[in-house]
Amino acid sequence: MAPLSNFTRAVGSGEASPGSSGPRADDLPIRFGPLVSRRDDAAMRAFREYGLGQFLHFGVYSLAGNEWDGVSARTGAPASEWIRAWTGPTAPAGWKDTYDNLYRQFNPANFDAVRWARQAKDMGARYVIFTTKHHDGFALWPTAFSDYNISRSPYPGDMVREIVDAYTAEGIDVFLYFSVLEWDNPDYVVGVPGTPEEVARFDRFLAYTRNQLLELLDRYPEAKGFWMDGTWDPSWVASHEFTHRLERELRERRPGLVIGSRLRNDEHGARHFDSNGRLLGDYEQGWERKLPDSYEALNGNDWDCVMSLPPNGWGYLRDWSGLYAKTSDDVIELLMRCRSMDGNFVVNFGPDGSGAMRPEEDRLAREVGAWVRANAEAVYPARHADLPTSKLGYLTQNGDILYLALFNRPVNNVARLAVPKDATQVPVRASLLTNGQILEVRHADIGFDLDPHTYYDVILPSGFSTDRAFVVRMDLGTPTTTAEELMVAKM
Ligand code: FHN
Repeated sequence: MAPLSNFTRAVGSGEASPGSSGPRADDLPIRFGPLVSRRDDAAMRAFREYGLGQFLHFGVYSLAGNEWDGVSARTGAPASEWIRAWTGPTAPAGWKDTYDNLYRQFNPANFDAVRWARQAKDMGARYVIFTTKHHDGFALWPTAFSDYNISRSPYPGDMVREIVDAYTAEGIDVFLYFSVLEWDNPDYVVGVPGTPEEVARFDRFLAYTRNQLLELLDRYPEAKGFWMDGTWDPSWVASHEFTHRLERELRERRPGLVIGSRLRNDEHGARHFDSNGRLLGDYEQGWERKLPDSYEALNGNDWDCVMSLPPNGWGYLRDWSGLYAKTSDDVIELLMRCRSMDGNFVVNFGPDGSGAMRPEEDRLAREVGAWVRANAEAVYPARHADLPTSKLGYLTQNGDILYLALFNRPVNNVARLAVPKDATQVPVRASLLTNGQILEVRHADIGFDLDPHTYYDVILPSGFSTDRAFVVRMDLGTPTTTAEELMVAKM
């Protein structure tokens, strides 16, 4: 089991490692624990079936693309959307001031929420997470609670409204990304507020945060949930009483709202999970650029994994040279890995300051979309299959249908699956999902001593070739042969 309260950190360039804790036997008294337990309403059922999501990082930082006047911020800023935090020898003189005035030029001529939404739809995304406000504090909606917002830029519209409308029209659910942390807000406090002046300031900041969250709920009733961020500072962690009240209020204001585990923590400082290992919120939000090792480690919690295409850098990053950017094959592999463990995979797009996707993102959306369309039933609503994992790829299941997304094709074309010897349902028929070609299934009871499994071989057609992963679809049915009870060897 992972450590229980390993999330708290003073300053951060992101989230700490997740810890999918399970309930502890020696329960600590907790007043500010979970407000909900595993929900089974329509909103959470939809969440479990999203499968693929799109993350959009768009804001003032998109204008810079991680560089300024031809100078790269790569060694001075932790990530492209963090460019305001650029320091060190490469940072331009007066950089923060320059950045804080960039919004005056924020008028993305190619911003077209409808085009983005159609592309996301074609890719197979079923939800989008949109950065309504990142750590720089610039709100992409005309908030009544801060002047640093889209209405002060030359852009004539409300981007959050345009995104909500366009994606909702495509049948894609909208989640609002919201950063609590604001680098430039004079009321924000780093570290637990100590002096009465700091306490008063941070109280104002908390009231402001609450106002903005309620404002978002009221302005965009179509939005399905919050994807919270920037909640790691001890100032927020110490505000557990406030955040507990806030979560309750958000839920009362919008029944069915889906809230991730980054919103709050318990009074002992445990984030994502309380000190007794219970999830705080509706889904685990710790899987950023990382994936769980096993389904079992997730303890049945809902979760999503968000992933940048370059190793890090979520906002527009003009120069990808020297960086490995994930390919469509990588994304498909990560998607199926998540689905095999009941998670959603969310791939990030960082449009440039004009609102254009980069060509690599356009291509990826097309390629992933083509694969997902051809293999949709293995992606959604299929979920974890309660079978031993396979080194050949990833298993998902929907009722009596089992899917194997094959990433490692065996050289002998025999795809062997392990099944518990006492299983009442085993693969009885198989076909290639992409073209319906029927495949032979053989029971291979190979007789390993002390082995709780028996094996089923699916014979892949040697004449079938493809340059991407492909899916074997199997009907599960009653075994027609039994696994032999063999003598246990004495050694
Ligand atoms: O600091 C941010 C980062 O810029 C980016 O938005 C990612 C996306 O999940 N979240 C934060 C780090 O956890």
